[in-house]
Amino acid sequence: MRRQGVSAHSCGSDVGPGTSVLRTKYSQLQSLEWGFRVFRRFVLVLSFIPGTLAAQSQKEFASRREALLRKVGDGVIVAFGAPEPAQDYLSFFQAPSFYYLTGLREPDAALVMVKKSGQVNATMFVQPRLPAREAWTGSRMGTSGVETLTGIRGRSANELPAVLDSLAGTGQQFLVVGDVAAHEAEAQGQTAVRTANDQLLDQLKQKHQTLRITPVNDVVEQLRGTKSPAELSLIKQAVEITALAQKEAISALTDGINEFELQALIEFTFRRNGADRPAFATIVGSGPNSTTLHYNRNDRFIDINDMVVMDIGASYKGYAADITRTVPASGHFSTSQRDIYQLVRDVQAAAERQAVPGAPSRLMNDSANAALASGLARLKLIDSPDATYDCSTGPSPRQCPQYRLYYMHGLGHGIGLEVHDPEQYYYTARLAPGSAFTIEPGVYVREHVLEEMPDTPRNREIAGRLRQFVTFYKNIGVRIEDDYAVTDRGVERLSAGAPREIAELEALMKAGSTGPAKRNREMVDRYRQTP
Ligand SMILES: [Mn+2]
Repeated sequence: MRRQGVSAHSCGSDVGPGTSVLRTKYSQLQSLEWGFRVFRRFVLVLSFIPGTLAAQSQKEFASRREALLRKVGDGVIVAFGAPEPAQDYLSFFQAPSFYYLTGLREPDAALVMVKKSGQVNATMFVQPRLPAREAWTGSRMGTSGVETLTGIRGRSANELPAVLDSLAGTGQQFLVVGDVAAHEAEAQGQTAVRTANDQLLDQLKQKHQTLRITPVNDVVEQLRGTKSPAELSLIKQAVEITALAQKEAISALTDGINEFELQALIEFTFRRNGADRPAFATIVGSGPNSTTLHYNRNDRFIDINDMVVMDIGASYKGYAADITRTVPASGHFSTSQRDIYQLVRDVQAAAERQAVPGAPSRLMNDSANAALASGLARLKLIDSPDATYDCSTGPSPRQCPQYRLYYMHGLGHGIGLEVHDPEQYYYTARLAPGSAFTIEPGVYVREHVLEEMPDTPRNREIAGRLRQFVTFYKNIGVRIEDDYAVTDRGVERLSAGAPREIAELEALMKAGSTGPAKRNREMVDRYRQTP
């Protein structure tokens, strides 16, 4: 997954790079005031991103290419689409940045833009129309089809190598958007496996030894960090379908069923309502599995005493949602389950109060960490909010916060074409209109968490004090994750359709399920109406 991914299912470190500065510009008072303002927005502004839409227009894709061209110097900009899957019969999914620049969903395509003294000459390379091949692959739009789609001159993808070879001979630098892991790694003095795109560029470089090749993926990623209204609307639809799947799964949860039965119901609900696929591997983790961040075997029979974490997300027309709900298999929160759940819910609320347009994104993280540490101290799972443990051995061991034993991932991440999408606050350290992101605190009480600490005299003392409380809360993992979008009207919680308060969840489970929901005509029609 993305390097900037910070959620539970990729396990990163923080709210994202570039968020550590600027905090001091804002007094505590100001942030409280913002907190109040966002609170009002959450209450009053229920929905202002339209459900149906206005797809991304040809003009919108063109403006993204123009934005890229403005940010790079003269040269040959080459954007590679994803290749036809090497193994037969696997589904094809377009490379996100290529889709972002072109709107094209066919394999083996490329965009070449030659920028020279203010002039730009663009060409789209696509698979040609070949009836004998289309009998196997399905129809292709061909060169005239791609001209209609993009407004750019089309050529056969078969001609791409020769065209690149000739451009490499002109002495212009190559600025590349694509799967160029090795070229990016080499720029940082590292090594990586050479992808198909790397190999093609290697061949050019062998023939044209002075050719300069610069990956510019980061430039496109930064553009992707600010979502357009059309993109926010697609994200919202992905989130609504995911919320529906959460409700279905929560209603259907009973002890004795297997995790895979819930997974099946969730993914059925996705596809039934027009989602392309799960945006990432569905996580249904019960009991001890609720404390495993990347769990996705989903094959355990659920016990009545289990908590069940469901971290799921539909991809809708290429845009990802990401919602986590956690519920007790019994349908009723026990004291220990309630303690941990309410703590995590309060932490999420603390972060939400800082989710304000213009405010430093760092404040969400700081508030969440503070609330989490004080909550864990209250439950005696840590010695005190700022207590530490030895996280290395030796004469003067490094100190790590005790709360990190139970909360190992970051607070959230951007969502968009990828479930861990670039988000503008990674670059600007601030939320602003066009932001789309998650807030997903968690607490995971692994049975052997105290044995994860290095064996030092001090850690043995800490373990002695905490053990009985870890035993009381063991195998309870709780994560609550919601999705948010920012427009010039404020912050909207897109995942409000999935209940998250204890009373709401208990009511939903009490009502139970009478089988998968019937056809949702409104959602299917919405799919029909959004190109
Ligand atoms: Mn997430």
